[in-house]
Parts: sequence; structure tokens; C-alpha cells
Amino acid sequence: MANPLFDALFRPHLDSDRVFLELADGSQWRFREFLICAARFANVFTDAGVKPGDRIAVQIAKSPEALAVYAACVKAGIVFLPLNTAYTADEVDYFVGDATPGVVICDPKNEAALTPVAERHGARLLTLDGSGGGSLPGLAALVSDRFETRDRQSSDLAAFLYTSGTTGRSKGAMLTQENLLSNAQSLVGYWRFTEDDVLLHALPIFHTHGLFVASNVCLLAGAQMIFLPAFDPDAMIAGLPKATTMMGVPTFYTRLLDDPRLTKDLVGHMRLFVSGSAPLLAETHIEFEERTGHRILERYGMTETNMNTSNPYDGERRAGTVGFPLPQVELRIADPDTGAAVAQGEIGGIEVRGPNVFVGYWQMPEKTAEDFREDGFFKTGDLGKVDEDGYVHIVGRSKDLIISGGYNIYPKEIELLLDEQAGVKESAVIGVPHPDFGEGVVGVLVSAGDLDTDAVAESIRSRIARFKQPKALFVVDELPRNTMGKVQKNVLRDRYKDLFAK
Ligand code: MCA
Ligand code: AMP
Repeated sequence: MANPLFDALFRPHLDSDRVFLELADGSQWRFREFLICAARFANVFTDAGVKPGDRIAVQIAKSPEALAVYAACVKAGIVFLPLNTAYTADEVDYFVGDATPGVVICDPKNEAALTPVAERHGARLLTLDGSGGGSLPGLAALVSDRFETRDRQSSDLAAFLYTSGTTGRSKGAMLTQENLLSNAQSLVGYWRFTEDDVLLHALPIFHTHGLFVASNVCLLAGAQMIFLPAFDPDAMIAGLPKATTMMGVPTFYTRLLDDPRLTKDLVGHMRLFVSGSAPLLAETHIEFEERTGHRILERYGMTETNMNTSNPYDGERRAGTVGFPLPQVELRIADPDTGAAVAQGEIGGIEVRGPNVFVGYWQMPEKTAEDFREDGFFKTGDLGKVDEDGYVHIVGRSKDLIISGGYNIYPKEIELLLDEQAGVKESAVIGVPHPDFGEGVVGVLVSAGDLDTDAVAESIRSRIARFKQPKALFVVDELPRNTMGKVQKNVLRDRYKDLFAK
């Protein structure tokens, strides 16, 4: 009887009194108490009727208890579905309706807005705040601190992570225990994580990067985390001297570089800085090395695939590349239309296959079939090439995607919403260079008569998460189109390219 993910990540620490999490206020959580908290939560979920294979959706602040909800789900065989805390009630309604979780856990401050959502979709609503308060901990105090770990197989689902799509409808990527475990095992080895490590963790835990890369790697290695609720420069500067490693999106690195307190002395003792989720500019790479003496290790992944490639730990970490395919990951560069491999050094679609690759989109068999080749390779939608030394370069995307501060934003979703607004005839949403977020979202509107951009901005405010909302709206007479009638976003991107220049 086994539960491979639980057995690898959590079981070894059940009786461990070593520190697992250190919080910004200096308080600590030991592995043992973390796992007792998870066992109590597992009892609450099971008592609420949630069975192995059922889903639990969470939209909660980052905290040790929030991570314990993930551990509880693994222990009880429940599919964990974390949601961005920035999503509006409208957005959460879609995810809950699509995934039909048995329980939804939200912050108490959103309880009023999400009660009708949970009711509409037949889910029980529990609450958990960022300081360990709420109805879930209240119930957990009343139940046993022992829970018999449920049996699971490697092929059983462990998590759903929603990713938007080119059609505007979000898709639930179904990730198995094997997807998560095989990737964590590769990364622990590749990046040399041990129980002596202390990771400075400031990423959100509702996405692959902060949850499966950072947290799973530390759990598997038995390493400690300095667990910050979000990126805060003062907390980062205070945490770095106590850490051995850090993982972040490029915005973390540009913000640290903007801080004069980032010096060689502050980070001289550290062994590894990892960047991913969005392209790291070569200039950031170089500037960081000049300032700190450390070469950032850049890696490349996706919600659907976990991590695919990484620069080497020992060999040359080459700026502007994402390194080599990880152990067990097969990567090829193919003609996006035909799937035929292109010649070495040529640009094509990046396709991957391996135990890291998800099993499909929840209840979207056609979409799943579209994104996989017959031989099992998954089309990432990223364009790249492999250089003569085997380093993978990402040179662009065939999918219309904006990455802002490490968050993915699909223009189609925003365009559909803008097109609904009074006075808007049509719209195009683009990403242009932004000094802090890498790319900033810009909306270009064609007026249907009487168009007030302030009113449009106000009207979409409660509909989509703030980070997706255009940081600027422009009105034009018409959108540039090619002879096929397709909007030329490259022309628009060029037109507004200096909008956010420093
Ligand atoms: C916040 N805002 C943003 C973003 N974040 N706008 C655009 N893009 C963003 N990413 C807006 C807020 O709505 C607000 O707007 C204003 O900026 C300031 O908000 P605040 O909360 O103070 O922002 P912040 O704390 O400074 O956050 C910026 C951040 C954060 C630290 C870069 O977004 C972050 O932690 N990003 C990491 C995302 C991540 O983990 N991605 C991994 C995905 P206003 O002032 O107008 O109200 S996993 C993935 O991509 C794959 C698998 C991979 O390879 O890892
Ligand atoms: P997500 O859907 O949030 O999982 O984001 C995955 C996408 O982020 C990938 O398909 C890439 O386009 C992008 N991405 C992740 N890591 C990198 C990186 N190191 N460099 C460039 N793009 C990246």
C-alpha cells in the first residue's frame, strides 16, 4: 500500500523535529507540526465528504497552513486546485463550475462574495486567512491529529492548475503524482539540493514555480524554507544572509538589483540563484554577476510540463539560454505545422515528452488532442532552437501570450471582455516592454461611437484580476491588418514599445 508522492515528500519527515519553515517574524514551523496540521486538515476534508480523486479549490493567502492544505490533499488523495489570490469572484466562479470541487477554501474577507459561488456549484465553503485563522483551522482543532494516508498510484491525479488559452477559456491541466514527483527528483539532483539548504521563498504558492518547483524540491530534499508571504525588498534583504538558495521570476532579480543593499557581502555565502517563468534579459544576468559574483541559473518550464530544461549546475550557465533538457525529458524542435524535426540550429516549435508532461486538460479531450502529437510529444507553443553546444534558446512564442511579472496573460481573454464594453467596436491586447514586469499589458480599442476609456477601465475592474487589466488603453480609428484580415499585433507592439520606458 503506497502513496508515492506522499511517501517521497512528506512521510520521511513525519517524526522530524527539524525546522521546515521560518516566517518573516522569525517564528518557525517544524516538519512534525506541519504534518500534524496536514493530518488534521485531511480529517476535516474527509469528514466533509471529499473522497480520493475529488477536487478541493483554494484561493488563500500564502502561509504554512496554506501549504499544509496541499500536504493534506496529497495525504488524502484529493486533487489540489490552487487559484491566484488576485482572481475576482467572477473568475473563481468559472473554475469552481468547471472543476466541481467538493470544498472551496477562501480568505474570510472573500467569504461573502464566494458563498453564492460555492452554493451554485454544490461545494462546501471553508475559510483560512494568512495568519492561520478561519473556519478550517477551527474545525481542525476538533478532529484527530492522525490520518491514515490514502493509497494512490503514480498515475493518479494530484493537482489541477488552470492555464488560460488562446480561445480565452481557461483549461485545467491535470497533473499526476508521477508528473510532480519525477520532476522534483530531477531538480533535486540537478540543482544539488540537500537537507542543509535554506531556500528564500517569496513566490506565490498557487503556481508551478512556487509550489511544485520550490516547495516540492525542498520537501524532497528535507530542506528548510524562509517562507515570505510575497516579494518584499526589506524581507528579502533580511532573508538572504540566512539562505543558501533563492528562486524567483526575473522581476525579483531586477528589483533586487535596484536595491543598493544587494552586495557581494550580502550573498557571498549563497550557492544558487534560480530564475524562470519569463525570459531573463541577458543584461540582468550580467549585471547580477557583476554585482554579486553569482551567475543566475535559468531554467524553463510550463504549467503543463513542470520543468523542461535547465542551465547546468557545474558547467557554463549561458545567458539568454534555458540550458539543456532535464534528465528524462525529451525535447525536439519541430515544424509547428507538420511536427517534422527541423535541422539543427533552426528555429521551430519546442515539443517535449517525458514523465513530467501532464495527462491532458480536464474535460477538454479535443483541446488535449490538438496539443499532443501522435507520438506523445506535447506542443509547448514556444519557439526555440538548440545551438551547437546543445543549449536550448527560446526565441519567441507561437501562442499569443503576454508574461507580466511571471504571470501569464492571454490577450484573447481580455479582448473578449473589452469587446463587450459600451462604445467598443473591437480591440487588440498586446504586451510591450515594461521595466518592472518585463511586459506590460496595453489595450488598443476601436470606437463604436461614444467611447470613454475611463469607463471601460472601471467596468472591467471587478471582472478580471488586476494584473491582467491593461495598464494603458488607446483609441485608434482602425486596427492594422494584413491582407488576410489578421490584426498585426507586431505593428501595434512596435507603435507602443516605448510606452513604459524608464
Ligand atoms: C502585481 N501587479 C501586476 C503584477 N503583479 N501587474 C502586472 N503583472 C504582475 N505580475 C499589479 C497589481 O495589480 C497592482 O496594481 C500593482 O501591480 C502592485 O501590486 P502588488 O501586489 O504590490 O505587486 P507586487 O507585490 O509588487 O507583485 C509583483 C510580483 C508578483 C512580485 C512580480 O506579481 C509575483 O510574485 N509574481 C510571480 C508570479 C509567479 O510566481 N509566476 C510563476 C508562474 P494596481 O496598483 O494598479 O492596483 S508558473 C510558470 O510561469 C511556469 C510554470 C514556470 O516556468 O515557472
Ligand atoms: P505557464 O503557463 O504559467 O506555465 O507559463 C509557461 C510559459 O512561460 C512557457 O511556455 C514560456 O513561454 C514561459 N517561460 C517559462 N520559463 C521561461 C524562461 N526561462 N524563459 C522564457 N520563457 C519562459
